[in-house]
Amino acid sequence: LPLVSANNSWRFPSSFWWGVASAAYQVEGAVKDEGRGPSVWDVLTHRVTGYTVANQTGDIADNHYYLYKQDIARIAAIGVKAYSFSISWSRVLPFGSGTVNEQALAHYEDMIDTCIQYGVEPVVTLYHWDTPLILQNLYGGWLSEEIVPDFVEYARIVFERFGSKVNKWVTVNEPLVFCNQYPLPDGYFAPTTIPKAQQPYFCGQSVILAHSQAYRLGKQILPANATISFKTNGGYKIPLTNSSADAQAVQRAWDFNEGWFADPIFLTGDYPTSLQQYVSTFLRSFTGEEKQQINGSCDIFMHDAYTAQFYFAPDAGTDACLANTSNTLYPSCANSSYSYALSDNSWNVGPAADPGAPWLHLTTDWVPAFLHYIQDTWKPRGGIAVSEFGFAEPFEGSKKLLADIRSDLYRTAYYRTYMQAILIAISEGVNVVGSLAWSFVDNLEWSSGYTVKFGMQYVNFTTQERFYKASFFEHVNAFKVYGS
Ligand code: GBH
Repeated sequence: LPLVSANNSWRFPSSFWWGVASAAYQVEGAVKDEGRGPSVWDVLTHRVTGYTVANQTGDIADNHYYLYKQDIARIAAIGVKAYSFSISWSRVLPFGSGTVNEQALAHYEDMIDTCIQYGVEPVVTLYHWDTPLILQNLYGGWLSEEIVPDFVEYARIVFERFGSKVNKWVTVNEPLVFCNQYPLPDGYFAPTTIPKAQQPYFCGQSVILAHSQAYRLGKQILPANATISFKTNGGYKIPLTNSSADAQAVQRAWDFNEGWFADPIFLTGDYPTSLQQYVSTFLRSFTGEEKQQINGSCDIFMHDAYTAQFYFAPDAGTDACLANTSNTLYPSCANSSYSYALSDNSWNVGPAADPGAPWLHLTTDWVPAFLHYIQDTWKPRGGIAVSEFGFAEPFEGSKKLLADIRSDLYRTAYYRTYMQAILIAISEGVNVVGSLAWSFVDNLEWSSGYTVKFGMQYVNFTTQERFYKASFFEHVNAFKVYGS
């Protein structure tokens, strides 16, 4: 790749942190052990028929709850500098709030200590979608602002316990995804009177309040150099044509995906104006005090940036939709106010549907523009971290031989070109401070179960053996070639 390698002076700054990522429910297993309370995901996988492919569950997953020492050793052995994992809220607080489970805290403390012993920096996320079940059934989970003090109390317990050992904190992972998972399937959780189409926005409101309060609390009790961040997600949005209609559709897409959370947190303390048209009629507005607390409540812009997509205005136009002020139509109207499609057939795509990951395109060419856009739009004072990026190898599911599975050429190309793209962005003046590759092992890919694999290690789920894939070596090679 001559563009970068021709210029030997291009280097990642020495402060750049390279890491790999996971999330509790996707890797831990041990769901009934050591005092863990149930989360909503235990119900979704066990009771809601067909919610996951073949009703697969996280009961065992990678057994990482017990194998973390060898997993961290393997991360360190291949040369990775940071490990980002999430704490399970319902392990620490089996009843969501109140009684603290000391065994869980001791477990995570040992994980953190193990990372430090191996010279791997722990990056800790408080919430990656596994809401304690009892909070869902008591008051609707994130649908209710009652969750805010419970989340802040959980954050306090974890900050106080691990504050002296962990420097990089993340409050909430990808609210766009779990808020859009509301409404949860009927009949399995306590009923709610909030209209279904409005539920994502109620969730988002609680998330923004909970995050900002946890941030302010953390700033009081954590060491001054600790960073506390919020993790958003979404693809880079390319207008399909240069028409102004498509440009407007792209802007709405930024607003309804990233801007929903990033505008309040980084810019104004409140939602983007296009979003306010939708939510203001059914949500209470933030108070002045809340806006002050929300605005500026993030140190690093952590964005999970996997791919790019083309966006365009829907054929039917948006006027009719926008003119309809019926509450229930508003959010679906929001979603239909832009469309996206894979329209460039030269792009390599993730595994085909069923369930696959057809949303994923090998579009690392667009990463520098993406990073510029984030910096120019939200101006994060602590820089940007690509907090998840990764690729599901097409055809991996049909490979039989271990050697073939480990030759993951698309994922290898993805990591090589992605790291170079970050380097290009840095050389152009974008303050990218770190990256976290998803993921260091194959794991439970939520509703896709174990059929879609993002791991840079193959896992034999019968024996729990791990095997590095080619992509892992290639990813680490970027540090060797361009590290300082
Ligand atoms: C991350 O989400 C998650 O944080 C992580 O837990 C997960 O394992 C990882 O990605 C890999 O998927 O099919 O067109 O409706 C990434 C965000 C949200 C992107 C769902 C794809 C589906 C798009 N993902 N989205 S579509």
